Amino acid sequence: MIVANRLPVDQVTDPDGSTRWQRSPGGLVTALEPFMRQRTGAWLGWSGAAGGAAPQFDHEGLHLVPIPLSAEEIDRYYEGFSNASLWPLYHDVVQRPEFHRSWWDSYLQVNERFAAAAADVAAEGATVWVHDYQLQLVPAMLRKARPDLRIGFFLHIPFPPMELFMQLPWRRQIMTGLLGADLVGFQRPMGAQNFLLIARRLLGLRSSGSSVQHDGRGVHASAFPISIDIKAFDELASSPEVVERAAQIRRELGEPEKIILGVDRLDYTKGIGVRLRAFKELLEDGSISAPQTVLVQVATPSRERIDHYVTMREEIEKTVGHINGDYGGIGGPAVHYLHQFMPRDELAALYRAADVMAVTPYRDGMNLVAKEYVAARGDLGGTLVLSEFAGAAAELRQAFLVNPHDIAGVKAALREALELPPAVAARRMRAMRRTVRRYDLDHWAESFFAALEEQVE
Ligand code: GDG
Repeated sequence: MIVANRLPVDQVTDPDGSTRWQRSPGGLVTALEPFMRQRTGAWLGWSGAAGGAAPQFDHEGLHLVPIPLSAEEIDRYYEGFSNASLWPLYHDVVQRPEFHRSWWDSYLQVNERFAAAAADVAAEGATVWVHDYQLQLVPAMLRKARPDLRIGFFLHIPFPPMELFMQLPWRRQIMTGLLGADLVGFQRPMGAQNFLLIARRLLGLRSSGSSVQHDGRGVHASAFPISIDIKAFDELASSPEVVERAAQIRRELGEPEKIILGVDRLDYTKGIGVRLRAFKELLEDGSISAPQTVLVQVATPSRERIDHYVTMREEIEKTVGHINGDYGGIGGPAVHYLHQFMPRDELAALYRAADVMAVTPYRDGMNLVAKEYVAARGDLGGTLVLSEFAGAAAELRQAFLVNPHDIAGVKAALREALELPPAVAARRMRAMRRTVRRYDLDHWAESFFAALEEQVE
Protein backbone atom coordinates (compact mmCIF):
# COMPACT_ATOMS: atom_id res chain seq x y z
CA MET A 1 0.00 0.00 0.00
CA ILE A 2 1.21 3.45 -0.90
CA VAL A 3 0.40 6.38 1.36
CA ALA A 4 1.22 9.71 -0.25
CA ASN A 5 -0.10 13.24 -0.01
CA ARG A 6 -1.64 13.03 -3.48
CA LEU A 7 -3.45 10.32 -5.36
CA PRO A 8 -1.85 9.61 -8.75
CA VAL A 9 -4.93 11.21 -10.35
CA ASP A 10 -6.68 14.58 -10.05
CA GLN A 11 -10.38 15.14 -10.28
CA VAL A 12 -11.01 17.64 -13.07
CA THR A 13 -14.25 19.31 -14.03
CA ASP A 14 -14.88 19.79 -17.74
CA PRO A 15 -16.65 22.87 -19.16
CA ASP A 16 -19.88 20.88 -19.44
CA GLY A 17 -19.75 20.28 -15.67
CA SER A 18 -18.86 16.58 -15.84
CA THR A 19 -15.96 15.31 -13.75
CA ARG A 20 -13.23 12.83 -14.59
CA TRP A 21 -9.90 11.60 -13.19
CA GLN A 22 -6.68 12.64 -14.86
CA ARG A 23 -3.09 11.67 -14.07
CA SER A 24 -1.55 14.28 -11.81
CA PRO A 25 1.83 16.00 -12.37
CA GLY A 26 4.93 15.97 -10.17
CA GLY A 27 7.96 13.88 -9.45
CA LEU A 28 6.46 11.43 -6.98
CA VAL A 29 3.64 10.34 -9.22
CA THR A 30 5.88 10.11 -12.26
CA ALA A 31 8.16 7.82 -10.30
CA LEU A 32 5.68 5.59 -8.54
CA GLU A 33 2.80 5.23 -10.91
CA PRO A 34 4.38 2.81 -13.40
CA PHE A 35 5.76 0.78 -10.52
CA MET A 36 2.37 0.36 -8.87
CA ARG A 37 0.61 -0.44 -12.12
CA GLN A 38 2.58 -3.69 -12.36
CA ARG A 39 1.34 -4.76 -8.94
CA THR A 40 -1.85 -5.10 -6.96
CA GLY A 41 -2.26 -2.65 -4.19
CA ALA A 42 -3.96 0.38 -2.83
CA TRP A 43 -2.94 4.03 -2.96
CA LEU A 44 -4.13 6.46 -0.29
CA GLY A 45 -3.96 10.16 -0.97
CA TRP A 46 -5.71 13.45 -1.34
CA SER A 47 -7.63 14.09 -4.58
CA GLY A 48 -6.39 17.65 -4.97
CA ALA A 49 -9.74 19.35 -4.31
CA ALA A 50 -11.29 20.64 -1.09
CA GLY A 51 -14.26 18.78 0.25
CA GLY A 52 -15.74 15.89 2.12
CA ALA A 53 -15.00 12.19 1.88
CA ALA A 54 -15.22 10.55 -1.56
CA PRO A 55 -15.74 6.79 -1.97
CA GLN A 56 -12.82 4.44 -2.73
CA PHE A 57 -12.61 3.41 -6.37
CA ASP A 58 -10.58 1.43 -8.86
CA HIS A 59 -8.75 3.25 -11.65
CA GLU A 60 -6.65 1.51 -14.30
CA GLY A 61 -5.83 -1.41 -12.01
CA LEU A 62 -5.15 0.56 -8.82
CA HIS A 63 -7.39 0.69 -5.77
CA LEU A 64 -7.57 4.36 -4.86
CA VAL A 65 -8.59 5.65 -1.44
CA PRO A 66 -9.22 9.41 -1.41
CA ILE A 67 -8.44 11.23 1.84
CA PRO A 68 -10.51 14.39 2.25
CA LEU A 69 -9.01 17.77 3.13
CA SER A 70 -11.05 20.82 4.05
CA ALA A 71 -10.24 24.24 2.59
CA GLU A 72 -8.72 25.22 5.94
CA GLU A 73 -6.53 22.09 6.00
CA ILE A 74 -5.32 22.81 2.47
CA ASP A 75 -4.35 26.23 3.77
CA ARG A 76 -2.64 25.10 6.95
CA TYR A 77 -1.45 21.52 6.51
CA TYR A 78 -0.59 21.63 2.81
CA GLU A 79 0.23 25.17 1.75
CA GLY A 80 1.25 26.17 5.26
CA PHE A 81 3.22 23.60 7.21
CA SER A 82 4.20 21.34 4.31
CA ASN A 83 5.06 23.95 1.72
CA ALA A 84 5.91 27.12 3.62
CA SER A 85 7.58 25.55 6.72
CA LEU A 86 9.09 22.18 5.78
CA TRP A 87 9.76 22.71 2.06
CA PRO A 88 11.99 25.79 2.46
CA LEU A 89 13.60 24.42 5.66
CA TYR A 90 14.56 21.13 4.00
CA HIS A 91 15.83 22.95 0.89
CA ASP A 92 18.60 24.80 2.71
CA VAL A 93 16.31 27.73 3.64
CA VAL A 94 16.50 29.06 0.08
CA GLN A 95 13.46 31.03 1.29
CA ARG A 96 12.78 31.77 4.93
CA PRO A 97 10.50 29.12 6.46
CA GLU A 98 7.52 30.32 8.49
CA PHE A 99 6.40 28.49 11.59
CA HIS A 100 2.86 28.78 12.89
CA ARG A 101 1.28 26.71 15.61
CA SER A 102 -2.05 26.56 13.81
CA TRP A 103 -0.29 25.07 10.76
CA TRP A 104 1.37 22.45 12.92
CA ASP A 105 -1.95 21.52 14.59
CA SER A 106 -3.44 20.96 11.19
CA TYR A 107 -0.42 18.90 10.05
CA LEU A 108 -0.87 16.69 13.09
CA GLN A 109 -4.56 16.27 12.46
CA VAL A 110 -4.19 15.43 8.78
CA ASN A 111 -1.38 12.95 9.49
CA GLU A 112 -3.72 11.28 11.99
CA ARG A 113 -6.41 11.01 9.32
CA PHE A 114 -4.01 9.40 6.83
CA ALA A 115 -2.73 6.98 9.48
CA ALA A 116 -6.26 6.00 10.55
CA ALA A 117 -7.33 5.38 6.95
CA ALA A 118 -4.21 3.32 6.28
CA ALA A 119 -4.78 1.29 9.46
CA ASP A 120 -8.30 0.63 8.25
CA VAL A 121 -7.48 -0.44 4.71
CA ALA A 122 -4.23 -2.42 5.16
CA ALA A 123 -4.46 -6.22 5.18
CA GLU A 124 -2.92 -8.23 8.03
CA GLY A 125 0.87 -8.07 7.81
CA ALA A 126 0.77 -5.78 4.75
CA THR A 127 3.69 -3.68 3.60
CA VAL A 128 2.94 0.04 3.73
CA TRP A 129 5.12 2.55 1.98
CA VAL A 130 4.65 6.10 3.26
CA HIS A 131 5.94 8.96 1.14
CA ASP A 132 7.40 12.36 1.68
CA TYR A 133 7.56 15.37 3.93
CA GLN A 134 3.81 15.93 4.20
CA LEU A 135 3.37 12.65 6.09
CA GLN A 136 6.33 12.32 8.41
CA LEU A 137 4.16 11.57 11.46
CA VAL A 138 2.29 8.71 9.79
CA PRO A 139 4.85 5.91 10.40
CA ALA A 140 4.67 6.18 14.23
CA MET A 141 0.91 6.70 14.25
CA LEU A 142 0.37 3.72 12.00
CA ARG A 143 2.70 1.49 13.98
CA LYS A 144 0.80 2.30 17.16
CA ALA A 145 -2.51 1.29 15.57
CA ARG A 146 -1.17 -1.65 13.55
CA PRO A 147 2.01 -3.22 14.95
CA ASP A 148 1.59 -6.10 12.48
CA LEU A 149 2.48 -3.90 9.48
CA ARG A 150 5.81 -3.57 7.78
CA ILE A 151 6.37 0.16 7.34
CA GLY A 152 8.77 1.91 4.99
CA PHE A 153 9.14 5.66 4.57
CA PHE A 154 10.78 7.49 1.69
CA LEU A 155 11.66 11.18 1.66
CA HIS A 156 11.72 12.64 -1.86
CA ILE A 157 13.32 15.92 -0.86
CA PRO A 158 16.65 16.48 0.90
CA PHE A 159 16.87 15.82 4.65
CA PRO A 160 18.63 18.87 6.07
CA PRO A 161 21.75 19.05 8.19
CA MET A 162 21.27 19.18 11.96
CA GLU A 163 21.86 22.93 12.30
CA LEU A 164 18.93 23.66 9.98
CA PHE A 165 16.62 20.90 11.22
CA MET A 166 17.02 22.19 14.79
CA GLN A 167 15.14 25.38 13.83
CA LEU A 168 11.94 23.38 13.64
CA PRO A 169 9.89 23.90 16.81
CA TRP A 170 8.43 20.39 16.42
CA ARG A 171 11.73 18.66 15.63
CA ARG A 172 11.22 15.92 18.25
CA GLN A 173 7.78 15.03 17.02
CA ILE A 174 8.94 14.81 13.41
CA MET A 175 11.88 12.58 14.33
CA THR A 176 9.71 10.33 16.48
CA GLY A 177 7.15 10.14 13.67
CA LEU A 178 9.76 8.96 11.17
CA LEU A 179 11.21 6.49 13.63
CA GLY A 180 7.91 4.58 13.52
CA ALA A 181 9.10 3.12 10.20
CA ASP A 182 11.28 0.02 9.89
CA LEU A 183 13.20 1.63 7.08
CA VAL A 184 13.64 5.34 6.34
CA GLY A 185 14.88 5.99 2.81
CA PHE A 186 16.56 9.12 1.47
CA GLN A 187 17.72 10.26 -1.97
CA ARG A 188 21.34 10.71 -0.93
CA PRO A 189 23.62 9.15 1.71
CA MET A 190 23.97 12.61 3.30
CA GLY A 191 20.24 12.64 4.12
CA ALA A 192 20.57 9.33 5.96
CA GLN A 193 23.65 10.59 7.80
CA ASN A 194 21.86 13.78 8.88
CA PHE A 195 18.93 11.71 10.13
CA LEU A 196 21.10 9.32 12.14
CA LEU A 197 23.09 12.15 13.68
CA ILE A 198 19.92 13.99 14.75
CA ALA A 199 18.47 10.76 16.20
CA ARG A 200 21.62 10.38 18.30
CA ARG A 201 22.10 13.99 19.38
CA LEU A 202 18.51 15.15 19.77
CA LEU A 203 16.88 11.99 21.05
CA GLY A 204 19.95 10.35 22.56
CA LEU A 205 19.35 7.10 20.64
CA ARG A 206 22.03 4.43 20.28
CA SER A 207 23.13 3.71 16.76
CA SER A 208 25.34 1.25 15.04
CA GLY A 209 26.21 1.55 11.35
CA SER A 210 23.11 2.79 9.59
CA SER A 211 20.59 1.70 12.23
CA VAL A 212 19.31 3.31 15.43
CA GLN A 213 17.54 1.62 18.32
CA HIS A 214 14.15 3.09 19.12
CA ASP A 215 11.37 1.62 21.25
CA GLY A 216 13.04 -1.78 21.31
CA ARG A 217 13.29 -1.94 17.49
CA GLY A 218 16.00 -1.23 15.01
CA VAL A 219 15.27 1.52 12.47
CA HIS A 220 17.41 1.49 9.37
CA ALA A 221 18.27 4.67 7.42
CA SER A 222 19.80 4.50 3.98
CA ALA A 223 19.94 6.11 0.52
CA PHE A 224 17.81 4.92 -2.41
CA PRO A 225 18.29 7.36 -5.30
CA ILE A 226 15.02 7.49 -7.21
CA SER A 227 14.81 7.16 -10.98
CA ILE A 228 12.30 6.94 -13.81
CA ASP A 229 10.95 4.25 -16.11
CA ILE A 230 13.86 4.69 -18.51
CA LYS A 231 12.73 2.14 -21.06
CA ALA A 232 9.25 3.61 -21.41
CA PHE A 233 10.60 7.14 -21.71
CA ASP A 234 13.26 6.12 -24.20
CA GLU A 235 10.64 4.39 -26.34
CA LEU A 236 8.31 7.36 -26.19
CA ALA A 237 11.07 9.80 -27.16
CA SER A 238 12.27 7.60 -30.05
CA SER A 239 8.82 7.07 -31.52
CA PRO A 240 8.40 8.49 -35.05
CA GLU A 241 5.67 10.86 -33.83
CA VAL A 242 7.87 12.40 -31.13
CA VAL A 243 10.91 12.61 -33.41
CA GLU A 244 8.79 14.35 -36.04
CA ARG A 245 7.30 16.68 -33.43
CA ALA A 246 10.83 17.57 -32.28
CA ALA A 247 11.72 18.61 -35.83
CA GLN A 248 8.50 20.57 -36.05
CA ILE A 249 9.30 22.38 -32.78
CA ARG A 250 12.62 23.49 -34.25
CA ARG A 251 10.78 24.80 -37.31
CA GLU A 252 8.21 26.59 -35.16
CA LEU A 253 11.04 28.26 -33.25
CA GLY A 254 12.42 29.54 -36.58
CA GLU A 255 15.18 26.95 -37.03
CA PRO A 256 17.55 28.35 -34.40
CA GLU A 257 21.11 27.07 -34.36
CA LYS A 258 20.86 26.20 -30.67
CA ILE A 259 18.03 25.58 -28.28
CA ILE A 260 18.54 25.70 -24.53
CA LEU A 261 15.73 24.10 -22.57
CA GLY A 262 14.52 24.33 -18.97
CA VAL A 263 11.62 22.28 -17.59
CA ASP A 264 10.59 22.75 -13.98
CA ARG A 265 7.69 23.17 -11.68
CA LEU A 266 7.66 26.90 -11.08
CA ASP A 267 9.45 26.65 -7.74
CA TYR A 268 12.07 28.86 -6.09
CA THR A 269 14.28 25.86 -5.40
CA LYS A 270 14.67 25.14 -9.12
CA GLY A 271 16.90 28.11 -9.92
CA ILE A 272 14.96 29.27 -12.98
CA GLY A 273 16.17 32.81 -12.28
CA VAL A 274 19.80 31.63 -12.34
CA ARG A 275 19.34 30.27 -15.83
CA LEU A 276 17.63 33.41 -17.09
CA ARG A 277 20.35 35.59 -15.65
CA ALA A 278 23.15 33.53 -17.16
CA PHE A 279 21.35 33.50 -20.53
CA LYS A 280 20.83 37.26 -20.38
CA GLU A 281 24.51 37.91 -19.60
CA LEU A 282 25.58 35.68 -22.48
CA LEU A 283 23.41 37.78 -24.80
CA GLU A 284 24.74 40.95 -23.21
CA ASP A 285 28.40 40.11 -23.67
CA GLY A 286 27.82 38.88 -27.20
CA SER A 287 28.78 35.24 -26.54
CA ILE A 288 25.45 34.29 -28.12
CA SER A 289 22.75 36.11 -30.01
CA ALA A 290 19.03 35.64 -30.45
CA PRO A 291 17.17 34.26 -32.33
CA GLN A 292 20.10 32.05 -33.40
CA THR A 293 20.20 30.78 -29.82
CA VAL A 294 16.97 30.64 -27.87
CA LEU A 295 15.92 29.55 -24.43
CA VAL A 296 12.70 27.58 -24.03
CA GLN A 297 11.53 27.56 -20.44
CA VAL A 298 8.58 25.39 -19.44
CA ALA A 299 7.49 26.44 -15.95
CA THR A 300 4.67 24.20 -14.82
CA PRO A 301 2.15 25.98 -12.58
CA SER A 302 2.69 24.96 -8.96
CA ARG A 303 1.50 26.01 -5.47
CA GLU A 304 0.01 29.16 -6.89
CA ARG A 305 -1.57 30.41 -3.70
CA ILE A 306 1.60 30.53 -1.61
CA ASP A 307 3.16 34.02 -1.28
CA HIS A 308 6.73 32.98 -2.10
CA TYR A 309 5.51 31.42 -5.33
CA VAL A 310 3.45 34.44 -6.36
CA THR A 311 6.42 36.79 -5.90
CA MET A 312 8.81 34.42 -7.64
CA ARG A 313 6.51 34.08 -10.65
CA GLU A 314 6.30 37.85 -10.97
CA GLU A 315 10.08 38.18 -10.83
CA ILE A 316 10.65 35.48 -13.41
CA GLU A 317 8.08 36.88 -15.79
CA LYS A 318 9.53 40.36 -15.42
CA THR A 319 12.99 39.02 -16.27
CA VAL A 320 11.63 37.16 -19.31
CA GLY A 321 9.98 40.42 -20.41
CA HIS A 322 13.24 42.35 -20.00
CA ILE A 323 15.28 39.82 -21.96
CA ASN A 324 12.78 39.70 -24.79
CA GLY A 325 12.44 43.48 -24.79
CA ASP A 326 16.19 43.96 -25.06
CA TYR A 327 17.24 41.03 -27.24
CA GLY A 328 14.19 39.68 -29.10
CA GLY A 329 12.95 40.70 -32.53
CA ILE A 330 9.54 40.78 -34.15
CA GLY A 331 8.33 37.19 -34.28
CA GLY A 332 11.62 36.14 -32.72
CA PRO A 333 11.78 36.22 -28.93
CA ALA A 334 14.96 35.16 -27.16
CA VAL A 335 13.07 33.37 -24.39
CA HIS A 336 10.05 31.21 -25.14
CA TYR A 337 8.33 31.02 -21.79
CA LEU A 338 5.47 28.58 -21.22
CA HIS A 339 3.62 28.65 -17.94
CA GLN A 340 1.60 25.57 -18.83
CA PHE A 341 1.32 21.90 -18.14
CA MET A 342 2.60 19.97 -21.18
CA PRO A 343 1.41 16.57 -22.33
CA ARG A 344 4.11 13.98 -21.76
CA ASP A 345 4.85 13.39 -25.46
CA GLU A 346 5.25 17.14 -26.02
CA LEU A 347 7.75 17.19 -23.17
CA ALA A 348 9.61 14.26 -24.76
CA ALA A 349 9.70 16.14 -28.08
CA LEU A 350 11.11 19.23 -26.37
CA TYR A 351 13.86 17.14 -24.75
CA ARG A 352 14.59 15.66 -28.12
CA ALA A 353 14.74 19.07 -29.79
CA ALA A 354 16.98 20.73 -27.19
CA ASP A 355 20.72 21.08 -27.72
CA VAL A 356 21.39 22.01 -24.10
CA MET A 357 19.27 21.04 -21.13
CA ALA A 358 19.71 23.44 -18.21
CA VAL A 359 18.86 22.03 -14.78
CA THR A 360 20.07 24.50 -12.15
CA PRO A 361 18.29 23.99 -8.81
CA TYR A 362 19.73 25.51 -5.63
CA ARG A 363 18.78 22.27 -3.95
CA ASP A 364 16.81 19.26 -5.24
CA GLY A 365 16.23 15.80 -3.77
CA MET A 366 16.96 14.12 -7.10
CA ASN A 367 15.55 15.95 -10.17
CA LEU A 368 13.84 13.59 -12.55
CA VAL A 369 13.91 16.07 -15.43
CA ALA A 370 17.68 15.56 -15.75
CA LYS A 371 17.19 11.79 -15.96
CA GLU A 372 14.31 12.15 -18.42
CA TYR A 373 16.49 14.25 -20.71
CA VAL A 374 19.14 11.55 -20.75
CA ALA A 375 16.51 8.85 -21.29
CA ALA A 376 15.06 10.84 -24.21
CA ARG A 377 18.38 11.15 -26.04
CA GLY A 378 18.62 7.77 -27.72
CA ASP A 379 20.12 9.72 -30.65
CA LEU A 380 23.05 10.63 -28.31
CA GLY A 381 22.49 14.31 -29.10
CA GLY A 382 22.35 17.12 -26.58
CA THR A 383 24.31 18.12 -23.51
CA LEU A 384 23.22 18.47 -19.91
CA VAL A 385 24.13 21.35 -17.59
CA LEU A 386 23.32 20.19 -14.08
CA SER A 387 23.50 21.72 -10.62
CA GLU A 388 25.82 20.06 -8.14
CA PHE A 389 23.05 20.48 -5.59
CA ALA A 390 20.62 18.16 -7.36
CA GLY A 391 20.69 14.56 -6.14
CA ALA A 392 21.04 13.51 -9.79
CA ALA A 393 24.54 15.03 -9.92
CA ALA A 394 25.89 12.05 -7.97
CA GLU A 395 25.01 9.75 -10.88
CA LEU A 396 25.21 12.01 -13.95
CA ARG A 397 28.90 12.75 -13.63
CA GLN A 398 29.37 13.42 -17.35
CA ALA A 399 27.05 16.42 -17.25
CA PHE A 400 28.49 19.93 -16.99
CA LEU A 401 28.20 20.25 -13.23
CA VAL A 402 27.64 23.80 -11.99
CA ASN A 403 27.23 25.70 -8.75
CA PRO A 404 23.98 27.66 -9.26
CA HIS A 405 25.18 30.37 -6.87
CA ASP A 406 28.08 31.09 -9.23
CA ILE A 407 26.63 32.87 -12.26
CA ALA A 408 30.01 33.12 -13.97
CA GLY A 409 30.37 29.35 -13.64
CA VAL A 410 26.88 28.71 -15.02
CA LYS A 411 27.61 31.02 -17.97
CA ALA A 412 30.88 29.27 -18.68
CA ALA A 413 29.21 25.86 -18.55
CA LEU A 414 26.40 26.96 -20.88
CA ARG A 415 28.91 28.37 -23.32
CA GLU A 416 30.95 25.20 -23.27
CA ALA A 417 27.86 23.01 -23.59
CA LEU A 418 26.66 25.03 -26.58
CA GLU A 419 30.01 24.66 -28.31
CA LEU A 420 30.75 21.04 -27.47
CA PRO A 421 31.71 18.99 -30.56
CA PRO A 422 28.94 16.44 -31.27
CA ALA A 423 31.29 13.46 -30.93
CA VAL A 424 32.29 14.51 -27.41
CA ALA A 425 28.67 15.22 -26.48
CA ALA A 426 27.68 11.76 -27.73
CA ARG A 427 30.38 10.12 -25.61
CA ARG A 428 29.15 11.88 -22.51
CA MET A 429 25.53 11.09 -23.26
CA ARG A 430 26.30 7.42 -23.86
CA ALA A 431 27.98 7.16 -20.46
CA MET A 432 25.06 8.87 -18.71
CA ARG A 433 22.56 6.62 -20.47
CA ARG A 434 24.43 3.58 -19.24
CA THR A 435 24.09 4.81 -15.66
CA VAL A 436 20.39 5.68 -15.85
CA ARG A 437 19.62 2.37 -17.54
CA ARG A 438 21.33 0.44 -14.78
CA TYR A 439 19.74 2.33 -11.89
CA ASP A 440 16.20 2.71 -13.14
CA LEU A 441 12.89 2.94 -11.36
CA ASP A 442 12.55 -0.79 -10.77
CA HIS A 443 16.00 -0.91 -9.27
CA TRP A 444 15.00 1.89 -6.87
CA ALA A 445 11.76 0.27 -5.71
CA GLU A 446 13.17 -3.23 -5.59
CA SER A 447 16.19 -2.23 -3.56
CA PHE A 448 13.95 -0.34 -1.15
CA PHE A 449 11.69 -3.38 -0.69
CA ALA A 450 14.62 -5.76 -0.36
CA ALA A 451 16.09 -3.57 2.40
CA LEU A 452 12.70 -3.35 4.10
CA GLU A 453 12.30 -7.12 4.11
CA GLU A 454 15.79 -7.64 5.39
CA GLN A 455 15.21 -5.13 8.16
CA VAL A 456 12.02 -6.78 9.37
CA GLU A 457 13.11 -10.41 9.21
C1 GDG B 1 10.18 15.88 -6.07
C2 GDG B 1 11.58 16.32 -5.60
C3 GDG B 1 12.56 14.36 -6.79
C4 GDG B 1 7.11 18.83 -14.98
N1 GDG B 1 6.46 19.66 -15.80
C5 GDG B 1 5.67 18.90 -16.57
C6 GDG B 1 5.85 17.57 -16.22
N2 GDG B 1 6.73 17.55 -15.25
C7 GDG B 1 7.24 16.31 -14.63
C8 GDG B 1 8.66 16.08 -15.06
C9 GDG B 1 9.18 15.20 -13.94
C10 GDG B 1 8.38 15.71 -12.74
O1 GDG B 1 7.25 16.42 -13.23
C11 GDG B 1 9.18 16.69 -11.89
O2 GDG B 1 10.08 15.93 -11.12
P1 GDG B 1 11.36 16.56 -10.44
O3 GDG B 1 12.13 15.45 -9.87
O4 GDG B 1 12.12 17.32 -11.47
O5 GDG B 1 10.86 17.60 -9.36
P2 GDG B 1 9.73 17.69 -8.17
O6 GDG B 1 8.36 17.82 -8.72
O7 GDG B 1 10.19 18.81 -7.31
O8 GDG B 1 9.83 16.28 -7.38
C12 GDG B 1 12.63 15.88 -6.60
C13 GDG B 1 11.14 13.92 -7.09
O9 GDG B 1 10.21 14.41 -6.11
C14 GDG B 1 11.04 12.39 -7.10
O10 GDG B 1 11.50 11.85 -5.91
O11 GDG B 1 13.38 14.01 -7.89
O12 GDG B 1 13.92 16.23 -6.14
O13 GDG B 1 11.62 17.73 -5.42
O14 GDG B 1 8.85 13.87 -14.14
O15 GDG B 1 8.68 15.47 -16.30
N3 GDG B 1 5.23 16.54 -16.84
C15 GDG B 1 4.38 16.84 -17.85
N4 GDG B 1 4.14 18.13 -18.23
C16 GDG B 1 4.76 19.18 -17.62
O16 GDG B 1 4.52 20.33 -17.99
N5 GDG B 1 3.74 15.85 -18.51
